[in-house]
Amino acid sequence: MDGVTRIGVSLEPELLKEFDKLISKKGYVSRSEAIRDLVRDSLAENEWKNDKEYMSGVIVMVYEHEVTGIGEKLTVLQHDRMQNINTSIHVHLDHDRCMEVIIVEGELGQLKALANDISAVKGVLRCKLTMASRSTGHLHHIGSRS
Ligand code: NI
Repeated sequence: MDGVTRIGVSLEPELLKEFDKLISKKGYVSRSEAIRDLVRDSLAENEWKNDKEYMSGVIVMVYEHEVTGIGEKLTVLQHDRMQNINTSIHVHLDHDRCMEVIIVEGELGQLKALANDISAVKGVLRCKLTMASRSTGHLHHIGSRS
């Protein structure tokens, strides 16, 4: 592989044994691949702690449109946070349920708060926030009531 630096990692036998078990369970072809994923996850997790990090993402929600007041609540919520919302797409799933995909951008803390507020609306069955960091491209998922 080009542009890859080899590093040596020392592990206690017990830890290595547990790690190899995990690797085979998850179907990794090599320890290197597993370690790369762990490092990426760890870096991504660290970004999650920075509520000021600027992110782009989507909120996907499924809701029951016949629940009293839900349409208005969701509309007011989105107008209140329009600085974080680029656009939204509405899909009528079946007779009772709608799916809405909202394209969002802003500080992590703002996007998490928006997704939380949406998931708290009565009649929202599922609400999930997926984001990509602007600086690293790492993907993040937050599932609330999913
Ligand atoms: Ni609909």
